Amino acid sequence: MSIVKVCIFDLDGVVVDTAKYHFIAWRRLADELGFEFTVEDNERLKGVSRMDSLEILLEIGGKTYDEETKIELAQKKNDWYVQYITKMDESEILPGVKDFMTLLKKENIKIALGSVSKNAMSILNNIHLTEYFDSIIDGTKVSNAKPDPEVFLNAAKELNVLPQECVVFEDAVAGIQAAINAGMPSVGIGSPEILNKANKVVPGFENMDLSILEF
Ligand code: B16
Ligand code: MG
Repeated sequence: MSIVKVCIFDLDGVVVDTAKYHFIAWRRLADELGFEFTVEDNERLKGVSRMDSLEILLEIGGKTYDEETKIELAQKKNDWYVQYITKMDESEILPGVKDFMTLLKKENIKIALGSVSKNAMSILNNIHLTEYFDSIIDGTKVSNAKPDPEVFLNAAKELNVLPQECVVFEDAVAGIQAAINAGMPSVGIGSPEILNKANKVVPGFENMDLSILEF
């Protein structure tokens, strides 16, 4: 018998592949600033807040700017990113996600969002998935980005469950570390080499059943 009461889903790279839009927007900024930014570099930005992502990007490019310029650069990247995500619709929900959420609902397992993105609500609305969530914790509600556990602990608190009664689904190294810091088991979505600290790693949600919640 599973003791899992809540499944917490990261958004970018788990429910939808917005990681690719973040990448395109950051690469465009790097391009403008005159340096190369690769897919491998992008791994370091997954799950990391917007301003922390910018710091990593500038470190990769060997650039330094004052605070005011950094805010402008982050804003510029976000404007491009928002242009991409406003075009999103239901077809961008990753395969198997909705079926798995429906299965959870049948079993009375609650569903939470644990994302540090400030754009999470508009993405959920665009893909018509908002009503699936019993709790939505996003970048507008937390002050500490992953690997800080705040985002996941807030979801557990809002739904009145203990951390060990939650399971986190995450595609980012920082997100898996945040789950560990929260005392929650995690399922990595992606590559086992990259997500080697997760309790389990699967390529995606297709054909997923409740046995994934047994640890
Ligand atoms: P925004 P998640 C994270 O979302 C992304 O993985 C990360 O790449 C991004 O920098 C961060 O959100 C902030 O996003 O700029 O939209 O506020 O993976 O926690 O759902
Ligand atoms: Mg993610």
